[in-house]
Amino acid sequence: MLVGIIGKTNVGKSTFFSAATMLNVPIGNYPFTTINPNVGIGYFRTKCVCREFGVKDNPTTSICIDGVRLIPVKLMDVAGLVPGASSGRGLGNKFLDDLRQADALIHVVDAAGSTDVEGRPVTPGSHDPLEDIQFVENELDLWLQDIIKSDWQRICKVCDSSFDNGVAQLQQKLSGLSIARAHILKAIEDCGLINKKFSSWTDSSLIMFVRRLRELSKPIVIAANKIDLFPAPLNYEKIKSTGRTCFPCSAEAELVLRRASEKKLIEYIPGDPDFKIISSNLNEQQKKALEVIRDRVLKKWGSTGVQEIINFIFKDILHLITVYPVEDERSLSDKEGNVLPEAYLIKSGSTAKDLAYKIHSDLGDGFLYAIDVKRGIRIGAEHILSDGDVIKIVSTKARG
Ligand SMILES: Nc1nc2c(ncn2[C@@H]2O[C@H](COP(=O)(O)OP(=O)(O)O)[C@@H](O)[C@H]2O)c(=O)[nH]1
Ligand SMILES: [Mg+2]
Repeated sequence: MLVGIIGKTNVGKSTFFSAATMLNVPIGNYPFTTINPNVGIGYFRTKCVCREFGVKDNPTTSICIDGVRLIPVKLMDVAGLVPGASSGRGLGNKFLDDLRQADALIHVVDAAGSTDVEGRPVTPGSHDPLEDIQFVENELDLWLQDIIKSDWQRICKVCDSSFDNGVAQLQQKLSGLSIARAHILKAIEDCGLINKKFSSWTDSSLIMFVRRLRELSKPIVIAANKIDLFPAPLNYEKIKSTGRTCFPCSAEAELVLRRASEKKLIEYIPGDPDFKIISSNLNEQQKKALEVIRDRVLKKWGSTGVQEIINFIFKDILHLITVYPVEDERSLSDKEGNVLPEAYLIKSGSTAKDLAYKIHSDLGDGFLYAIDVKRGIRIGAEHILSDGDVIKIVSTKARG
């Protein structure tokens, strides 16, 4: 799963990306091997099961700080978008190429209205961020429309022999875009086009279908950024009232807090509602900056929003749950004795056997049964896993 960070220029995309991908704890084994320059590791935050078991864990592919488990996830800083990008303006093509692989999007918006539609600085409050939201959504729709329209006649011909063939053709056409058959079928259903010959779709039904397909396959969460600047709180309310999913956010505050924590000036875990000063080396200016963040952002909104947005995307939009595979159910460890070594993010609804396959295909092929360690019971291949489960897989074949 890959989440893209999109928006026009100067809204705080790179600040968001830097903040989200920065952590002061070194992590040994990244689960992702090849990473593009604009793809970084962010973290999903969840309550670790170590406290429940009363054990001291030493994770290998994620991080545990004071009972908070931080699990690596992939984030992508997408090139800035300008109106007309879908027809090649600005870095349009680069932007749209990046977008292909994304499963969901964080749309960073300058909620303070302190940048115009091209991203040039203006007096806060003089630009309406809703305009940016509309133009970005519109560019995405035009981009997807162009891709589909370029092959529409042929798809219509194939489809006229059978509706299923048409869907299969569309799926093939869109396979490189992280768009699944389920997205296509749901969009067709939502637009009332089920079993209607593709060649009979009007232009407006096609546009409606594309928009719905984009909403389903690249769902967007809006980061109402620069919430520390007036009148961002008013614009945040305005965006929310349109029914869009939107969170107040200060990417800059998050970056300052993570940097201060890296320098051991403060204690702060990403997503915390507050921080604690732990160093006497802070100068007056630094103290003041931190106080401003506490007053304008943390006290008012409960957090900087960066971690909350990432968590919302992976949990509530992409429907992932956390499970902890172990090899020894008594010590909760792997073969090397690492306690609660791994935390996997898997699709809600996954079974014990799905997890086995995710760990290693051999484990899946030789699957016998699994042990739900928390409840101390055996579970079968089709048993659906729950968030926070600790699971031992018993298989005729060893892992790897
Ligand atoms: N006040 C305020 N400024 C921010 C915030 N986030 C980013 N900025 C500023 O906005 C400007 C553009 O940020 P940048 O991340 O480079 O934007 P990008 O072009 O969208 O990648 C920089 O001057 C940042 O310091 C925020 O939360 N509050
Ligand atoms: Mg940038």
